[in-house]
Amino acid sequence: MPEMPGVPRDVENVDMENCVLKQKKEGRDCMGVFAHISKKLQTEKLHFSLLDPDEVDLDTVSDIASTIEKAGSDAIMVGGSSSAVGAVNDKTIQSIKTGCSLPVIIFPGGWGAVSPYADAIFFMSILNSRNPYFITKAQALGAKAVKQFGLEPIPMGYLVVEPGETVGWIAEADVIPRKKPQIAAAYALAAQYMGMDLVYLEAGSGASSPVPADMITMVKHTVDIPVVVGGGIRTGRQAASVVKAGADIVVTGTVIETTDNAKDVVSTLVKAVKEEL
Ligand code: 1GP
Repeated sequence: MPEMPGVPRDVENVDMENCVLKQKKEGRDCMGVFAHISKKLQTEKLHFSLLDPDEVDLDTVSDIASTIEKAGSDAIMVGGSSSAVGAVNDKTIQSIKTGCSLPVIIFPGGWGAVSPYADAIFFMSILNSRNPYFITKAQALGAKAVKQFGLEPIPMGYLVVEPGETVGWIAEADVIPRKKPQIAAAYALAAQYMGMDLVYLEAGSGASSPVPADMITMVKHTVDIPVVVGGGIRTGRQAASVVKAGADIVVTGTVIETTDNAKDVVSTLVKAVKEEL
């Protein structure tokens, strides 16, 4: 049988210090990331901060991660639609881990984003893509590395909602029209029935407005799995509306990457998500 593709680097060449595989071998891993998330969701809504290796400065990302943790965010997602792969991705994740103890979850733009230094990976399928590469093939290419690196895969159905922004274009998605919440609900239920642990409603990074409230509500009422919502959420008021509509986990990226005051921005978003505003 020919060698399967899909391992972006030789696992023997990985710098093992602090990588997740070493921790597992030493029995240092405690509760898994999804178990941790699920436990927290029993009592509160969660805020995840997204950092794109293409958009953050390696010299400051450790400080940003520390600020994010102190501001009360629940996890850091690392990824982006473009070139967040290989060494840039690894170094960004390692720097983040020196700055905070939050779970670091890869939010892959492709199979090359698999890194041994994160705690988990959203093992996601873009269910409304027209291209099977984004539904199952990239996942097949990345699966072996996820296993070799000892990363925790968190199966997730990912749905791109209008306007979809860059990810909608790259992933060749049939973006879900904003006025058709029933389509999002149908896909979300399919995600649940296919065994996914989470469903993510994505308006696209930098979208002019978040996923519509009635769409979030219909999805929340349709599925039993946690609903993640991201794209275009910039203010506490928007984050609070998204939670009120039914989101369990709120993701913000651009607003954190572009502010001079991450502390205040993340604190406000977290307070809004935790319904403390
Ligand atoms: C993008 O949902 C995330 O994948 C975050 O979007 O950058 O607009 O916050 P923003």
